[in-house]
Amino acid sequence: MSSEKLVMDQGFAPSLAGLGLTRPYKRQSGRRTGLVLLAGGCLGGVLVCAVLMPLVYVTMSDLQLEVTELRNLVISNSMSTATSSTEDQGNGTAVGGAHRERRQADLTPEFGDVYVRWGREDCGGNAETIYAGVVGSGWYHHYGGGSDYQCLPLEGVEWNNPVSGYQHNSYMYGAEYEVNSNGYFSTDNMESINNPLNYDVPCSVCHVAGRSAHVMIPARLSCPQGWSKEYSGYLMSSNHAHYSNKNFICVDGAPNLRAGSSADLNGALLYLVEAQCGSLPCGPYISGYELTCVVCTK
Ligand SMILES: [Ca+2]
Ligand SMILES: [Ca+2]
Repeated sequence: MSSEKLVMDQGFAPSLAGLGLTRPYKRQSGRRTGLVLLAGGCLGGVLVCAVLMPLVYVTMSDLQLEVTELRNLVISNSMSTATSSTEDQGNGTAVGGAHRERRQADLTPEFGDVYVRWGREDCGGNAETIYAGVVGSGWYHHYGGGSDYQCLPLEGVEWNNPVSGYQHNSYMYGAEYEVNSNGYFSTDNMESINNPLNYDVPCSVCHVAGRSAHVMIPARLSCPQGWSKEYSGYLMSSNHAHYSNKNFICVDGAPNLRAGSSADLNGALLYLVEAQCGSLPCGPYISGYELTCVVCTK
């Protein structure tokens, strides 16, 4: 008799047979073993899953981040390509601020740059006018006070606990064009006025999307390769014989004049700037010539 048979005879087989159950004990044992193995396998699977799932999750997150970064890189490169393909179209040399072409990058609001368009009431079609106003600075013949030109808003002026009268000895005046000739500026935006002398000077502060830098280049009317021209014009500043020193600003070559402001009230003044060659190299610079300027973005 085989050992298997012995188990059947000496184990539970007789009692099982008595209960009407005829399956041998060995098969019951095999099923139990299988169930144990199955349960163990499931438990092991659960443990494996518990260990692997966080790893899988972290890996998936990393992959997602990498995909996002790659997508942003592709978008950035495509914008750069679109920009470089159109920006030179606005790089003309005419005085007066011919605007560059609208770029694909303009539609991306995430970044941009800000510059002042001196002499113009708005920034034109390719830039957002943050606000418009008038040019101001210290009095032209004071020894001290503020020295740089400011663009002061005309709307939404707000005060904080002002006290009437003068107590503080620093002042802001409006600026006038001190250019007694119509031979320099284009009269296109002067509303039939030929001479800007003594008119107040408008300005606008401009935000251009998709750009990250701007530069004002004196003695140029066009921008370097890869840069977009925002406007061009004439370099202007204070009179050398006046006490107040001012900075140089680039005034649009086709400026606006503030309507009805022709009274000679002075205040801060703006004069064309002439080259004086010597230590300024006489090769490119010619004494007595009025200096131009251009504002470029990239
Ligand atoms: Ca004046
Ligand atoms: Ca001159």
